[in-house]
Amino acid sequence: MSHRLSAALAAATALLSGAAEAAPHDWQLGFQPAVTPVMARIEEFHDLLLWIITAICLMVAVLLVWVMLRYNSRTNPTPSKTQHNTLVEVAWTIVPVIILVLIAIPSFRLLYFEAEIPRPDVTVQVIGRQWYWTYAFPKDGGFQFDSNMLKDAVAKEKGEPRLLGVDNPLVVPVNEVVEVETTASDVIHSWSVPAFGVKMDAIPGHLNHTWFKATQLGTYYGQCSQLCGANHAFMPIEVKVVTQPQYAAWLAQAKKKYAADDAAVVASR
Ligand SMILES: [Cu+2]
Repeated sequence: MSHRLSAALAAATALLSGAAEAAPHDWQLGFQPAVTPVMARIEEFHDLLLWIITAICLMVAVLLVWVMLRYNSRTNPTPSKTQHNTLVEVAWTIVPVIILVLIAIPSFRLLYFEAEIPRPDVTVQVIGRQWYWTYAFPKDGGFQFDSNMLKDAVAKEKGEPRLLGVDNPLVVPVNEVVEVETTASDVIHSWSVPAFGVKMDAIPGHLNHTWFKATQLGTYYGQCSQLCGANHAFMPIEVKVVTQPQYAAWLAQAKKKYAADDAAVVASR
């Protein structure tokens, strides 16, 4: 992407209300803000589990305190000789099973929601490489481009976050289903964008599928999430979610630019 176009895109996205930026920040607790239906559901499921585990922890703590106070040798000098209590034993087996089944139902529902890809509007092929990403648009002109991490000084100059900003970000339209096919050319990588709730292994000789539908304009960052070698930590992901007309404009210039790049590569051989 040309500097002028990327600057214009950044300005336009910042101007529009609801434009967001999701990146990790210092002392962060919890998730980055959810901008896809999948991530919204992951957050809901996470909160549900947090309520359940909190209730269980409180119950165990109360039982412990009760046992310590009520059944210590001072308050209970002649202990009971009870060894079995069928009712209690059946209950402490059945109740956890019921809790696990109750957790499994929304868990499977979420897994299927993630796994079933709706009709895609855009298809992006993501190729993991040591140590950068290649993005290909097989159904929109068949061009592809590399996305490399910016050096610290360049990132600072461009106002990009250190170790997360890239030279050529992936650009996708807002409110449209983006199908992501992941693969790799050397070792296993993993394409992961927390705000989208997407983390998919990129495996050589294998195509994995996932999807996202970003509902908010903005810039979202992620990182390779599979230990892939020396520069594993230095192959960040940057996704710009833009309006449909901005996407069309980006696509038109990208087709020309990267087709020209490919031609230049062929000519130089
Ligand atoms: Cu990697």
